[in-house]
Amino acid sequence: MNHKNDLRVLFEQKKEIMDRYLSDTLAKRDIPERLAQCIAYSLLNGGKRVRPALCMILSERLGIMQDKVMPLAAAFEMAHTASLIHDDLPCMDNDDYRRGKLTNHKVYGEAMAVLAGDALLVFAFEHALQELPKQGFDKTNILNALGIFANALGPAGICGGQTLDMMQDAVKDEENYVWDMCERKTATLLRATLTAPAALAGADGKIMSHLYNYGTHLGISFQIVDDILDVTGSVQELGKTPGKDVKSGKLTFVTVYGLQRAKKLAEEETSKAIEAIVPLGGNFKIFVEIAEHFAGRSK
Ligand code: GRG
Repeated sequence: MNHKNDLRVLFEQKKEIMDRYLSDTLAKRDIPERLAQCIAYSLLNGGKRVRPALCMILSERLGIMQDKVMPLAAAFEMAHTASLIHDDLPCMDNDDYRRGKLTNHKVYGEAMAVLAGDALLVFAFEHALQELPKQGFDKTNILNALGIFANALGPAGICGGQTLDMMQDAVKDEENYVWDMCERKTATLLRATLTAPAALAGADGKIMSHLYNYGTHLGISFQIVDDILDVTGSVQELGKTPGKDVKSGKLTFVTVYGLQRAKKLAEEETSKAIEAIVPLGGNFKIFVEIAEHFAGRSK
């Protein structure tokens, strides 16, 4: 089997483990039935689980057993799902479909979709705070990891990025804008899936700084590819409108730079991610392959 297939299988395995964990975790909580259904609709709905997979794969490389890091890995997926539910709302992107199914608010109504997003975001922290200490991690390391996680989700991270996304009319420097929005909206959380488990493991400053740079470039490349797939690869995806961003005039890497230049930028960011991780040596070599795998993804 070649590296590409190995990685595909690895991500598939992590996804299956995470799907089961999220389902079990949700089932254990005493939640009003309507809210539980509304959360499950989006949380257990076929996402790629890229963020928890990165967290799990890195943790193994840092000597943390997979079971121990699951509460943090799951927290990433819960918060990510919360952001997607809110992103689709009529007051934001007003999307009817997500992952090939009707969006949360289309099925459960806006009020429930807001509540499901709120609940999932808080659940992410609640679950990590309850479960990580039981795994024997140093308390300071837990606080550092959750601080990184919170920072990625907060005003300087995802919420800041989404604010920029909503204020496109006021943009003067379009190129600068897409980079800033992309880093806040997408790269901060992807990066945190690496730096947070590293903090949990008490990794040293050198490892942290390489992972930080790798995660930033990986995250930017991921968003550029997402923008490219929105106009090229999404034709077969049920419910996704090809070229939506182009038609709506939304600023993305593709609408600002054009398709060819956007492809080149994604390649450059992938190369920068690889350059950032190589100095950490063979134990982290899988992240070179992951960067290449993400660059070539088709969904
Ligand atoms: C509630 C935390 C929170 C934030 C509110 C709405 C909002 C602010 C932020 C939205 C940010 C957003 C939609 C970022 C997009 C990131 C992105 C590239 C999503 C696609 O990720 P994939 O490809 O999707 O991993 P799947 O479906 O596989 O999970």
